[in-house]
Amino acid sequence: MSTISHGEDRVPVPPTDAQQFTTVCSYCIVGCGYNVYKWPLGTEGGPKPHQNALHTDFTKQQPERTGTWISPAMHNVITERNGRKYNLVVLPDHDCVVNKGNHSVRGGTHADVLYAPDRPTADRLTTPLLYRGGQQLPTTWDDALTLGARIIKASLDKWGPDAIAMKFFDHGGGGGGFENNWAVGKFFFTGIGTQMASIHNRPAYNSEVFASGDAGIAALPSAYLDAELADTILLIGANSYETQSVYFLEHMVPNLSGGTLAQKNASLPGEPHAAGKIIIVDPRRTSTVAVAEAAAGKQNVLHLQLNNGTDIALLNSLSRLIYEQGWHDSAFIERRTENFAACKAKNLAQDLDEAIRLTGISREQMMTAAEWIAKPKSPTHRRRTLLLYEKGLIWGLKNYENVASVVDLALLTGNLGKPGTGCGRLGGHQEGYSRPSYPGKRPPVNVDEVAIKGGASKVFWVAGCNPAGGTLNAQQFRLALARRTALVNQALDAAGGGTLEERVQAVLGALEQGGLFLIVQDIYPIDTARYAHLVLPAAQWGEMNLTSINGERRLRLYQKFMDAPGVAEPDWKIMAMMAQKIQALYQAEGNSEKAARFSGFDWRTDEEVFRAAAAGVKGAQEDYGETTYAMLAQLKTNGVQTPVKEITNGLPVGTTRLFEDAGKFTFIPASWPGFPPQLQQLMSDARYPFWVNNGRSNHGWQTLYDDLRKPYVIGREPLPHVEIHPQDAATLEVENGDLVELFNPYGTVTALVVVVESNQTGHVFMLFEHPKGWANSLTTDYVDPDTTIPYYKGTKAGIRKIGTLPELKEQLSFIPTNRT
Ligand SMILES: Nc1nc2c(c(=O)[nH]1)N[C@H]1C(S)=C(S)[C@@H](COP(=O)(O)OP(=O)(O)OC[C@H]3O[C@@H](n4cnc5c(=O)[nH]c(N)nc54)[C@H](O)[C@@H]3O)O[C@H]1N2
Ligand SMILES: Nc1nc2c(c(=O)[nH]1)N[C@H]1C(S)=C(S)[C@@H](COP(=O)(O)OP(=O)(O)OC[C@H]3O[C@@H](n4cnc5c(=O)[nH]c(N)nc54)[C@H](O)[C@@H]3O)O[C@H]1N2
Ligand code: SF4
Ligand SMILES: [Mo]
Repeated sequence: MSTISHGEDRVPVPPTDAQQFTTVCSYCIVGCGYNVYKWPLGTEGGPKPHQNALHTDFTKQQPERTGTWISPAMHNVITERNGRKYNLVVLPDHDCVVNKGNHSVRGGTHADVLYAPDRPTADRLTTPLLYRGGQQLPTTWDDALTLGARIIKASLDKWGPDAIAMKFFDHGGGGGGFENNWAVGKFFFTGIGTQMASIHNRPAYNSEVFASGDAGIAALPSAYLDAELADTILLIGANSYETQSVYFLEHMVPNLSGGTLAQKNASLPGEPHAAGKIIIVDPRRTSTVAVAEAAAGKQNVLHLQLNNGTDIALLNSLSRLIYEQGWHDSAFIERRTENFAACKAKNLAQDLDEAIRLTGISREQMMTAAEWIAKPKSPTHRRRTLLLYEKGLIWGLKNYENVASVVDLALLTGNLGKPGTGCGRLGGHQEGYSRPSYPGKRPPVNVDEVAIKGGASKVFWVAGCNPAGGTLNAQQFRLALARRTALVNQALDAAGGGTLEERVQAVLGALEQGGLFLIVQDIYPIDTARYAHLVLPAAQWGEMNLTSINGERRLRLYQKFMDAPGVAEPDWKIMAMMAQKIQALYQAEGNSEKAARFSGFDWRTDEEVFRAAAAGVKGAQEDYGETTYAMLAQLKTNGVQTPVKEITNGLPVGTTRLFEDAGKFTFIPASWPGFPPQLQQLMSDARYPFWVNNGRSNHGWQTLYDDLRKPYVIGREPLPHVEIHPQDAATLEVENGDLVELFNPYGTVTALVVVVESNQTGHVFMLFEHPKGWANSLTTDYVDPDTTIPYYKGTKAGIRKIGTLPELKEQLSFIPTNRT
């Protein structure tokens, strides 16, 4: 194992006087708890329990994934701003109820991505960079912000608020949190007042689950405990073993293997209980299916391998079958819902033969699913079903109806607000949303489309995301950025060496001519930053205090344990510095009304922003009321589940699950709308015979911004992979490790072939994001007109063999991960 890190063959043990911090994984929604130990380089503790900060006996072999074994990837040596060097260990916390010491390959390698000037993280952004003569050159905050503030203010004055577009994180965890989100929202909505806002992972400013909101259901209503108590878990469009790993392994798998039976009997007495069953709706046989089968036995796992984009027809058929059997929850429908008649007229009218043809799912499989979801356990006991969905549904054929159809199924069967039930997102990132309200309309503007075509927006500020590869139709987006930002480059080149005023005027002239001024705020020099005029260095997780909630609304404090590199600052601070510059410009010209819009950014600490952000969460699922950092520090990695009801004895009192005794819900009628025009076009063109599904892999996180600096991850996936069925591989004459080109009218991309029987023939699955091949070069520009949410998961392409890069072929493993 020692070779997986940086060749370290021994890891020092934290001494008893090591500084200790608590934090939460920076990555996924699950929010596993971690302990951090920090102590001066050159000292260390001993192997006996009384000699080390873990109070662990290291003379004995420690079991892995329990929070007492420190792997090389959990240790690093960091250098602070004053030049002092420290050992730092980031260790999963066995006392955290979320992960109980467990971790995934992503979270368990956190120490490797801490900034260290002699490690692969040495390329962190350490100073602002400003475009000068064909280069991006280091400069001071004052220089960078002065130019930025002048251009933003001039554009605002000349063209109005929509001249300033933004694409920013809105989530929790690393690169997010309540603090940073509040400052961002205050800047763009209270300060600028722009509608040209978009969220890091999509082209507009919207909810991923408008339909759930319209139904009255918050996105994260249940607790992880509910996955331990459920009779049936329904996963729709989610590969949870790889994407919500520790939720799946520590809370679902124990139920599937019968390990939570005693707990079920104790907390829900007088009711028949058995090991849990699981239904997985996914066009692909994922490793989640394989792991579930291994845990529960094949007879307790139902994989509904539907055709891409046909979820609505499937879910409505299940609702219809349940209703026809009389397994629906009439009492719940009567007391807690309205608009059932509309659902009956639409969802329950789904023609079953049509659904069988569309989805490719047999009537028998549908009936089994209906039974597992809703057939009562006894004359007096309904089944407890937990309905969970993520990107296969959210980024599916039509966002609004997709989500509505699962929400309706949950309401029909009364699976909300009771132990072992619920209907919500599994989640992607952790959450930490708190903002003044968005000034735009619904459906919101497609900001990426405006960036491509040109229009209102003249300045584009991108932070904590990499849309050059991560957004839909990304090739066209990249090409537009290159074209439009070049106009500004040329203007700046022509005004090179000129006064500030001359340069500002030059930029405005270029913006007038269709140019785009691009600001990118990140921790690394990412693809999107290549086009930027201004690159701003952010502090990352661990370099500031931040707060967020996880997928069961568990709020924790992520403590600062080290300095940010160079002059990097937390995102909230960068927003504040820019706001103050703009405020000063308006004050200088006596415009007190405009100056006032940019006031109130004079926070001194992270906690001051946290307290300000409480205003933005009032009444929402994340409402944390009067909670303070000191309270959260006391609650360590277990924190409190929001909404916080009250503060008792100096500590917040939370909510395990939502809607237990309150809440009225609305059925949202939904029927299968057919494929959008862009897809129909591709479907009717023989040059693009393959459906290209896409998504995540266990080992990588998102655009791989951290993984590029973990040699053992990027060594495993040096180029993005594409899963191809053996039969298709034979037709294409490709084998494992061959390089292929995928192409369609939107763009082209290359990938490494993995031959595996995970898809049906004619369907391939590609890793969704990799800087050496963005799957989004192939996605269409289609968005759901009701929500402006893209159909990321569905596009079509042609595939041709390029050849072989022998080194890669020989070094990589192609063992399928989806076999039981
Ligand atoms: N390892 C890892 N974990 C992550 C992330 C990561 O980058 N790496 N990212 C995090 C983030 S931000 C997010 S949003 C989540 C996403 O979490 P998930 O949604 O679980 O992950 P994906 O792989 O994007 O997509 C899930 C599944 O949708 C299926 N799918 C595709 N089309 C359809 C369809 O039409 N219908 C149905 N029912 N299914 C379909 C795909 O085959 C895929 O297996 O993961 C989070 N966790
Ligand atoms: N085809 C297809 N496309 C998709 C999806 C899909 O399933 N299929 N999924 C979509 C989804 S759900 C997601 S979440 C997106 C992911 O796409 P993005 O959101 O674009 O990708 P990330 O890698 O999460 O981007 C995070 C960036 O923030 C930087 N960063 C990290 N910490 C900090 C910080 O503290 N401050 C700042 N300022 N920056 C920081 C990182 O270096 C990185 O560049 O992709 C979306 N696109
Ligand atoms: S499951 Fe998610 S939160 Fe837990 S360690 Fe892995 S990436 Fe981090
Ligand atoms: Mo996401």
